[in-house]
Amino acid sequence: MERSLVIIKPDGVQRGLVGEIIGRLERRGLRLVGLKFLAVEVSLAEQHYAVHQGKPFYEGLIRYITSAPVVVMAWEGKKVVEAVRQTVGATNPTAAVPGTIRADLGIDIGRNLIHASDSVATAEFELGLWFKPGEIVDWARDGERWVFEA
Ligand code: IDP
Ligand code: MG
Repeated sequence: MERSLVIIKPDGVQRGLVGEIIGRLERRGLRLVGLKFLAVEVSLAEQHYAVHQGKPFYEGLIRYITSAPVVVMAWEGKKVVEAVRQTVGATNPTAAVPGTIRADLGIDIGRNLIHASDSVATAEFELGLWFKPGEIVDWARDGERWVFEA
């Protein structure tokens, strides 16, 4: 099944929103298949955000993501990339739809709490960057037939 890379950024950890954010994804019915807590090295941050190199916010973004520990997760499910992006909301929290993580919990675009892969191809690249083979666990939640139609 499809997978997505999700990061609770330093502001989410510092503000004590780890449980809240994980809970929202769990309650959506998605399956957590990988989880780690770490301080991000600058070189890893630069690889992860390589597409944004040269943009005005790039330097600040690297400082932000390396400023405190993060929670890195792999989530699995039918249409998980699209579903997670929907639950996360638009990049700018004040433009995000109420009910999304960024709208409900954030204000500033430079403190938007969470990263989520934006396509299946990006997810494959990002999962390879953050997880070693064997760190993602193959399992199924009991009762998934009540979330995913066969
Ligand atoms: P996304 O996280 O919704 O995919 P991207 O456009 O890929 O948004 O940008 C990556 C991250 O860079 C954003 O989540 C946000 O943290 C930061 N960012 C994007 N645009 C700005 C900006 O205009 N000012 C400050 N930070 C920004
Ligand atoms: Mg992005």
